[in-house]
Amino acid sequence: MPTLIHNVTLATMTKADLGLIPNAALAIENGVISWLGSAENIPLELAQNAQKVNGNGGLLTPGLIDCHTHLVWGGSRAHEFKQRLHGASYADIAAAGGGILSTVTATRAASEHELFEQAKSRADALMAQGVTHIEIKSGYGLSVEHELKQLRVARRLGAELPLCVHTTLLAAHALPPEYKGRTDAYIDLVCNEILPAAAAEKLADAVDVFCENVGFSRAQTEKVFQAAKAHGLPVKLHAEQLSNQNGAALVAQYQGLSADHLEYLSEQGVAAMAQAGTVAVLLPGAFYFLRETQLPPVAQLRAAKVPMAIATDANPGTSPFTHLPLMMHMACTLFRLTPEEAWLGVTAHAAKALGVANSGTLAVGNRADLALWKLNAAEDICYEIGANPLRQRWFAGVAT
Ligand code: DI6
Ligand code: FE
Repeated sequence: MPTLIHNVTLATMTKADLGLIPNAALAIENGVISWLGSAENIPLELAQNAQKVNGNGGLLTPGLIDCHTHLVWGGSRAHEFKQRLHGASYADIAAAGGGILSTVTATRAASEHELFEQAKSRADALMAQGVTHIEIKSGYGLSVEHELKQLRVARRLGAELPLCVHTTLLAAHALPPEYKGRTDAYIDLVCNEILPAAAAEKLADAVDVFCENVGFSRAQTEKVFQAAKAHGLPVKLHAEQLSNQNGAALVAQYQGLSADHLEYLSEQGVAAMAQAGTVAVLLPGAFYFLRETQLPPVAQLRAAKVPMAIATDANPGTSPFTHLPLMMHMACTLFRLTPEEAWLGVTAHAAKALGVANSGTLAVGNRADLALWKLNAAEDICYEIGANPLRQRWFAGVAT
Protein backbone atom coordinates (compact mmCIF):
# COMPACT_ATOMS: atom_id res chain seq x y z
CA MET A 1 0.00 0.00 0.00
CA PRO A 2 1.39 3.45 -0.88
CA THR A 3 1.97 6.02 1.87
CA LEU A 4 0.80 9.60 1.33
CA ILE A 5 2.44 12.27 3.48
CA HIS A 6 0.17 15.31 3.30
CA ASN A 7 -0.27 18.74 4.94
CA VAL A 8 3.40 19.60 4.38
CA THR A 9 5.61 22.12 2.58
CA LEU A 10 7.99 20.23 0.30
CA ALA A 11 11.60 21.41 -0.16
CA THR A 12 12.59 19.48 -3.28
CA MET A 13 16.21 20.85 -3.28
CA THR A 14 16.05 20.91 -7.08
CA LYS A 15 16.49 24.70 -7.32
CA ALA A 16 18.65 27.42 -5.72
CA ASP A 17 15.57 28.61 -3.76
CA LEU A 18 15.09 25.00 -2.49
CA GLY A 19 12.15 24.33 -4.84
CA LEU A 20 9.54 24.87 -2.13
CA ILE A 21 5.98 23.59 -2.74
CA PRO A 22 3.55 24.77 -0.01
CA ASN A 23 0.29 22.93 0.77
CA ALA A 24 1.74 19.80 -0.75
CA ALA A 25 1.96 16.02 -0.46
CA LEU A 26 4.38 13.22 -1.35
CA ALA A 27 3.69 9.53 -1.97
CA ILE A 28 5.98 6.57 -1.25
CA GLU A 29 5.68 3.18 -2.90
CA ASN A 30 8.16 0.28 -2.58
CA GLY A 31 10.73 2.49 -0.87
CA VAL A 32 10.83 5.20 -3.55
CA ILE A 33 9.04 8.48 -4.15
CA SER A 34 6.13 7.69 -6.47
CA TRP A 35 4.40 11.10 -6.60
CA LEU A 36 4.81 14.64 -5.23
CA GLY A 37 3.09 17.97 -5.77
CA SER A 38 0.35 20.35 -4.63
CA ALA A 39 -2.34 18.76 -2.50
CA GLU A 40 -4.97 19.95 -4.98
CA ASN A 41 -3.41 17.70 -7.61
CA ILE A 42 -3.25 14.45 -5.58
CA PRO A 43 -4.29 11.60 -7.92
CA LEU A 44 -7.70 10.13 -6.94
CA GLU A 45 -6.23 6.62 -6.65
CA LEU A 46 -3.76 7.86 -4.01
CA ALA A 47 -6.36 9.93 -2.20
CA GLN A 48 -8.64 6.87 -1.92
CA ASN A 49 -6.18 4.03 -1.26
CA ALA A 50 -2.95 5.36 0.30
CA GLN A 51 -2.13 5.15 4.00
CA LYS A 52 -2.25 8.81 5.08
CA VAL A 53 0.39 10.52 7.25
CA ASN A 54 -0.46 14.03 8.43
CA GLY A 55 2.67 16.22 8.31
CA ASN A 56 0.98 18.83 10.51
CA GLY A 57 2.25 21.72 8.40
CA GLY A 58 5.90 20.67 8.68
CA LEU A 59 8.74 21.01 6.15
CA LEU A 60 9.47 17.74 4.32
CA THR A 61 13.01 17.52 2.88
CA PRO A 62 15.34 14.84 1.58
CA GLY A 63 17.19 13.11 4.41
CA LEU A 64 20.43 14.93 5.26
CA ILE A 65 23.69 13.62 3.78
CA ASP A 66 26.98 13.90 5.73
CA CYS A 67 29.42 13.49 2.80
CA HIS A 68 32.74 13.64 4.71
CA THR A 69 33.36 11.76 7.99
CA HIS A 70 36.15 9.73 9.62
CA LEU A 71 33.49 8.08 11.78
CA VAL A 72 35.36 4.83 12.55
CA TRP A 73 38.20 5.47 15.01
CA GLY A 74 39.53 4.06 18.27
CA GLY A 75 40.58 5.94 21.36
CA SER A 76 40.03 9.64 22.12
CA ARG A 77 42.04 12.85 21.79
CA ALA A 78 40.12 14.73 24.50
CA HIS A 79 43.20 14.70 26.73
CA GLU A 80 45.16 16.46 23.95
CA PHE A 81 42.44 19.10 23.83
CA LYS A 82 43.00 19.62 27.55
CA GLN A 83 46.82 19.62 27.17
CA ARG A 84 46.64 22.26 24.43
CA LEU A 85 44.44 24.43 26.68
CA HIS A 86 47.06 24.05 29.39
CA GLY A 87 49.65 25.42 26.96
CA ALA A 88 51.13 22.35 25.25
CA SER A 89 51.99 22.85 21.57
CA TYR A 90 51.16 20.49 18.68
CA ALA A 91 54.88 19.69 18.59
CA ASP A 92 54.90 18.79 22.32
CA ILE A 93 51.88 16.55 21.80
CA ALA A 94 53.29 14.90 18.66
CA ALA A 95 56.66 14.37 20.39
CA ALA A 96 54.79 12.60 23.19
CA GLY A 97 53.23 10.25 20.63
CA GLY A 98 49.97 12.18 20.39
CA GLY A 99 48.15 13.50 17.35
CA ILE A 100 46.85 11.46 14.47
CA LEU A 101 49.29 8.59 15.17
CA SER A 102 47.84 8.11 18.65
CA THR A 103 44.49 7.46 16.97
CA VAL A 104 46.23 5.05 14.60
CA THR A 105 47.66 3.16 17.58
CA ALA A 106 44.25 3.01 19.28
CA THR A 107 42.44 1.99 16.08
CA ARG A 108 44.97 -0.78 15.37
CA ALA A 109 44.54 -2.07 18.94
CA ALA A 110 40.73 -2.06 18.77
CA SER A 111 38.70 -5.04 17.53
CA GLU A 112 36.19 -4.72 14.70
CA HIS A 113 33.42 -5.08 17.29
CA GLU A 114 34.82 -2.32 19.52
CA LEU A 115 35.18 0.00 16.53
CA PHE A 116 31.65 -0.85 15.41
CA GLU A 117 30.09 -0.07 18.80
CA GLN A 118 31.93 3.26 19.08
CA ALA A 119 31.07 4.30 15.50
CA LYS A 120 27.46 3.16 15.90
CA SER A 121 26.86 5.65 18.69
CA ARG A 122 28.22 8.43 16.45
CA ALA A 123 26.02 7.28 13.56
CA ASP A 124 23.00 7.19 15.91
CA ALA A 125 23.68 10.82 16.84
CA LEU A 126 23.72 11.82 13.17
CA MET A 127 20.53 9.86 12.41
CA ALA A 128 18.79 11.60 15.33
CA GLN A 129 19.32 14.85 13.42
CA GLY A 130 17.73 13.57 10.19
CA VAL A 131 20.86 12.21 8.50
CA THR A 132 20.05 9.29 6.18
CA HIS A 133 23.37 8.97 4.29
CA ILE A 134 26.92 9.17 5.59
CA GLU A 135 30.33 8.79 4.00
CA ILE A 136 32.91 7.03 6.14
CA LYS A 137 36.65 7.09 5.42
CA SER A 138 39.39 4.76 6.56
CA GLY A 139 42.74 6.36 7.38
CA TYR A 140 43.54 5.31 10.95
CA GLY A 141 44.71 1.79 10.08
CA LEU A 142 47.56 2.57 7.61
CA SER A 143 48.17 -1.11 6.84
CA VAL A 144 46.33 -3.72 4.75
CA GLU A 145 44.94 -5.46 7.86
CA HIS A 146 43.76 -2.37 9.69
CA GLU A 147 42.56 -0.27 6.73
CA LEU A 148 40.37 -3.16 5.65
CA LYS A 149 39.22 -3.58 9.27
CA GLN A 150 38.00 0.03 9.31
CA LEU A 151 36.23 -0.36 5.97
CA ARG A 152 34.55 -3.63 7.06
CA VAL A 153 33.23 -1.79 10.13
CA ALA A 154 31.86 0.94 7.86
CA ARG A 155 30.20 -1.64 5.62
CA ARG A 156 28.68 -3.36 8.71
CA LEU A 157 27.23 -0.01 9.85
CA GLY A 158 25.51 0.28 6.46
CA ALA A 159 24.25 -3.29 6.71
CA GLU A 160 22.93 -3.12 10.31
CA LEU A 161 21.66 0.48 10.50
CA PRO A 162 18.85 1.92 8.34
CA LEU A 163 21.07 4.66 6.86
CA CYS A 164 23.14 4.45 3.67
CA VAL A 165 26.91 4.27 4.15
CA HIS A 166 29.35 5.23 1.38
CA THR A 167 32.93 4.17 2.09
CA THR A 168 36.17 5.87 1.07
CA LEU A 169 39.69 4.46 1.27
CA LEU A 170 41.95 7.11 2.84
CA ALA A 171 45.01 4.96 3.42
CA ALA A 172 47.09 7.99 2.33
CA HIS A 173 45.99 9.93 5.41
CA ALA A 174 49.23 9.82 7.43
CA LEU A 175 52.62 8.06 7.40
CA PRO A 176 52.58 5.00 9.69
CA PRO A 177 55.42 4.85 12.22
CA GLU A 178 56.96 1.76 10.59
CA TYR A 179 57.43 3.83 7.40
CA LYS A 180 59.00 6.90 9.09
CA GLY A 181 61.28 8.60 6.54
CA ARG A 182 60.05 6.27 3.75
CA THR A 183 56.99 8.08 2.39
CA ASP A 184 57.35 6.86 -1.18
CA ALA A 185 57.62 3.27 0.04
CA TYR A 186 54.37 3.72 1.94
CA ILE A 187 52.65 5.16 -1.12
CA ASP A 188 53.79 2.01 -2.99
CA LEU A 189 52.17 -0.10 -0.23
CA VAL A 190 48.95 1.93 -0.64
CA CYS A 191 48.94 1.58 -4.43
CA ASN A 192 50.17 -2.01 -4.75
CA GLU A 193 48.62 -3.71 -1.71
CA ILE A 194 46.06 -1.76 0.33
CA LEU A 195 44.02 -0.30 -2.53
CA PRO A 196 43.92 -3.56 -4.56
CA ALA A 197 42.87 -5.52 -1.45
CA ALA A 198 40.07 -3.05 -0.67
CA ALA A 199 38.92 -3.12 -4.30
CA ALA A 200 38.97 -6.92 -4.45
CA GLU A 201 36.70 -7.09 -1.36
CA LYS A 202 34.52 -4.25 -2.71
CA LEU A 203 35.09 -2.36 0.55
CA ALA A 204 35.67 1.09 -0.95
CA ASP A 205 33.32 3.22 -3.06
CA ALA A 206 35.95 5.95 -3.59
CA VAL A 207 39.59 6.83 -2.81
CA ASP A 208 40.85 9.94 -0.98
CA VAL A 209 44.27 11.37 -0.07
CA PHE A 210 45.43 14.00 2.45
CA CYS A 211 47.35 16.24 0.00
CA GLU A 212 49.23 18.67 2.25
CA ASN A 213 52.73 19.68 3.25
CA VAL A 214 52.18 17.68 6.45
CA GLY A 215 50.49 14.91 4.44
CA PHE A 216 51.32 13.61 0.96
CA SER A 217 52.67 15.56 -2.01
CA ARG A 218 50.84 16.25 -5.26
CA ALA A 219 53.07 13.68 -7.02
CA GLN A 220 52.36 11.03 -4.36
CA THR A 221 48.64 11.89 -4.56
CA GLU A 222 48.68 11.39 -8.30
CA LYS A 223 50.22 7.92 -7.88
CA VAL A 224 47.28 6.96 -5.64
CA PHE A 225 44.82 8.46 -8.13
CA GLN A 226 46.40 6.39 -10.91
CA ALA A 227 45.94 3.24 -8.81
CA ALA A 228 42.33 4.19 -8.03
CA LYS A 229 41.66 4.74 -11.74
CA ALA A 230 43.19 1.34 -12.55
CA HIS A 231 40.67 -0.24 -10.16
CA GLY A 232 37.73 1.79 -11.46
CA LEU A 233 37.30 3.78 -8.25
CA PRO A 234 36.39 7.50 -8.26
CA VAL A 235 38.58 9.92 -6.33
CA LYS A 236 38.15 12.82 -3.93
CA LEU A 237 40.76 14.82 -2.03
CA HIS A 238 41.56 16.58 1.24
CA ALA A 239 42.82 19.65 -0.60
CA GLU A 240 44.22 23.09 0.30
CA GLN A 241 43.36 22.73 4.00
CA LEU A 242 46.57 24.28 5.38
CA SER A 243 48.36 25.46 2.23
CA ASN A 244 47.95 25.57 -1.54
CA GLN A 245 49.29 22.31 -3.02
CA ASN A 246 47.19 22.70 -6.20
CA GLY A 247 45.39 19.57 -5.11
CA ALA A 248 41.98 20.80 -6.22
CA ALA A 249 43.21 21.17 -9.81
CA LEU A 250 44.62 17.64 -9.64
CA VAL A 251 41.39 16.02 -8.41
CA ALA A 252 39.50 18.02 -11.05
CA GLN A 253 41.95 16.70 -13.68
CA TYR A 254 40.86 13.18 -12.63
CA GLN A 255 37.16 14.18 -12.83
CA GLY A 256 37.10 13.70 -9.06
CA LEU A 257 33.88 13.73 -7.06
CA SER A 258 35.00 16.43 -4.63
CA ALA A 259 37.78 18.55 -3.19
CA ASP A 260 37.39 19.01 0.53
CA HIS A 261 38.42 21.74 3.06
CA LEU A 262 39.67 24.33 0.46
CA GLU A 263 40.67 27.17 2.80
CA TYR A 264 43.70 27.87 0.53
CA LEU A 265 41.98 27.20 -2.79
CA SER A 266 43.30 29.41 -5.64
CA GLU A 267 41.40 30.99 -8.51
CA GLN A 268 42.96 28.37 -10.81
CA GLY A 269 41.63 25.66 -8.54
CA VAL A 270 38.14 27.17 -8.59
CA ALA A 271 38.21 27.31 -12.41
CA ALA A 272 39.42 23.70 -12.68
CA MET A 273 36.67 22.48 -10.32
CA ALA A 274 34.01 24.43 -12.22
CA GLN A 275 35.22 22.92 -15.48
CA ALA A 276 35.23 19.37 -14.11
CA GLY A 277 32.01 19.56 -12.07
CA THR A 278 33.96 18.68 -8.91
CA VAL A 279 32.04 19.54 -5.73
CA ALA A 280 33.57 21.85 -3.09
CA VAL A 281 33.05 20.18 0.30
CA LEU A 282 33.36 22.79 3.05
CA LEU A 283 34.28 21.61 6.55
CA PRO A 284 33.62 24.46 9.01
CA GLY A 285 34.09 22.19 12.04
CA ALA A 286 37.82 21.73 11.35
CA PHE A 287 38.24 25.45 10.51
CA TYR A 288 36.56 26.37 13.80
CA PHE A 289 38.27 23.75 16.02
CA LEU A 290 41.73 24.60 14.65
CA ARG A 291 40.91 28.33 15.01
CA GLU A 292 41.90 28.86 11.40
CA THR A 293 41.83 32.36 9.90
CA GLN A 294 42.09 31.63 6.18
CA LEU A 295 38.52 31.37 4.81
CA PRO A 296 37.66 29.22 1.77
CA PRO A 297 36.89 31.43 -1.29
CA VAL A 298 33.10 31.03 -1.07
CA ALA A 299 32.34 34.11 -3.22
CA GLN A 300 34.56 32.77 -6.04
CA LEU A 301 33.06 29.28 -5.77
CA ARG A 302 29.56 30.82 -5.89
CA ALA A 303 30.44 33.02 -8.90
CA ALA A 304 31.92 30.02 -10.74
CA LYS A 305 28.80 27.96 -9.91
CA VAL A 306 30.86 25.26 -8.19
CA PRO A 307 28.37 23.23 -6.09
CA MET A 308 29.20 23.63 -2.38
CA ALA A 309 28.52 20.83 0.10
CA ILE A 310 28.88 20.93 3.90
CA ALA A 311 29.94 18.02 6.14
CA THR A 312 30.99 17.34 9.74
CA ASP A 313 34.50 15.93 8.95
CA ALA A 314 33.79 13.98 12.17
CA ASN A 315 37.25 12.97 13.48
CA PRO A 316 38.91 12.97 16.92
CA GLY A 317 41.68 15.42 16.06
CA THR A 318 40.31 18.43 14.24
CA SER A 319 36.50 18.13 14.09
CA PRO A 320 35.04 16.13 16.98
CA PHE A 321 31.48 16.89 15.88
CA THR A 322 28.59 14.63 14.90
CA HIS A 323 26.05 17.44 14.47
CA LEU A 324 25.30 18.33 10.84
CA PRO A 325 22.82 21.19 11.54
CA LEU A 326 25.56 22.83 13.63
CA MET A 327 27.84 22.60 10.58
CA MET A 328 25.10 24.30 8.51
CA HIS A 329 25.00 27.07 11.12
CA MET A 330 28.83 27.40 11.09
CA ALA A 331 28.92 27.43 7.26
CA CYS A 332 26.57 30.42 7.38
CA THR A 333 28.13 32.20 10.34
CA LEU A 334 31.82 31.57 9.57
CA PHE A 335 31.88 31.07 5.77
CA ARG A 336 28.89 33.36 4.92
CA LEU A 337 26.87 30.75 2.99
CA THR A 338 23.17 31.59 2.68
CA PRO A 339 20.66 29.29 4.43
CA GLU A 340 19.57 28.03 1.01
CA GLU A 341 23.20 27.15 0.16
CA ALA A 342 23.52 25.41 3.52
CA TRP A 343 20.41 23.27 2.84
CA LEU A 344 21.65 22.34 -0.65
CA GLY A 345 25.05 21.65 0.94
CA VAL A 346 23.68 18.77 3.03
CA THR A 347 21.26 17.42 0.41
CA ALA A 348 21.62 17.75 -3.40
CA HIS A 349 25.26 18.92 -3.43
CA ALA A 350 26.30 16.36 -0.80
CA ALA A 351 24.75 13.60 -2.93
CA LYS A 352 26.76 14.88 -5.91
CA ALA A 353 29.95 14.81 -3.80
CA LEU A 354 29.30 11.09 -3.26
CA GLY A 355 28.35 10.41 -6.86
CA VAL A 356 24.86 9.33 -5.75
CA ALA A 357 22.21 10.03 -8.39
CA ASN A 358 18.95 8.97 -6.73
CA SER A 359 19.18 10.85 -3.43
CA GLY A 360 19.54 14.35 -2.10
CA THR A 361 16.43 15.71 -3.86
CA LEU A 362 12.67 15.00 -3.78
CA ALA A 363 11.98 13.55 -7.22
CA VAL A 364 9.86 10.66 -8.49
CA GLY A 365 11.99 7.51 -8.51
CA ASN A 366 14.42 8.70 -5.82
CA ARG A 367 14.91 6.62 -2.65
CA ALA A 368 12.36 7.79 -0.12
CA ASP A 369 14.96 8.98 2.41
CA LEU A 370 13.06 11.83 4.01
CA ALA A 371 13.04 14.13 7.01
CA LEU A 372 10.05 16.01 8.43
CA TRP A 373 10.87 19.16 10.38
CA LYS A 374 8.87 21.48 12.65
CA LEU A 375 10.34 24.77 11.43
CA ASN A 376 8.68 28.16 10.95
CA ALA A 377 10.92 28.64 7.90
CA ALA A 378 13.69 26.65 6.20
CA GLU A 379 16.37 29.04 7.51
CA ASP A 380 15.48 28.26 11.13
CA ILE A 381 17.64 25.10 11.04
CA CYS A 382 20.80 27.17 10.37
CA TYR A 383 19.86 29.83 12.91
CA GLU A 384 18.72 28.19 16.11
CA ILE A 385 20.83 25.35 17.53
CA GLY A 386 19.43 23.51 20.52
CA ALA A 387 16.03 21.82 20.44
CA ASN A 388 15.93 19.21 17.67
CA PRO A 389 13.33 20.28 15.03
CA LEU A 390 13.21 16.77 13.48
CA ARG A 391 9.74 15.23 13.85
CA GLN A 392 9.94 12.14 11.66
CA ARG A 393 12.35 10.40 9.27
CA TRP A 394 11.99 7.75 6.61
CA PHE A 395 14.78 5.45 5.40
CA ALA A 396 13.90 4.01 1.98
CA GLY A 397 10.25 4.73 2.76
CA VAL A 398 10.20 3.15 6.22
CA ALA A 399 9.33 5.53 9.05
CA THR A 400 11.87 4.92 11.85
N1 DI6 B 1 42.66 16.72 7.84
C1 DI6 B 1 42.21 16.85 9.10
O1 DI6 B 1 41.89 17.89 9.64
C2 DI6 B 1 42.13 15.49 9.73
N2 DI6 B 1 42.65 14.68 8.69
C3 DI6 B 1 42.91 15.42 7.62
O2 DI6 B 1 43.30 14.96 6.56
C4 DI6 B 1 42.91 15.33 11.00
C5 DI6 B 1 42.68 13.94 11.53
C6 DI6 B 1 43.21 13.76 12.94
O3 DI6 B 1 43.86 14.67 13.47
O4 DI6 B 1 42.89 12.67 13.52
FE1 FE C 1 38.68 14.91 6.77
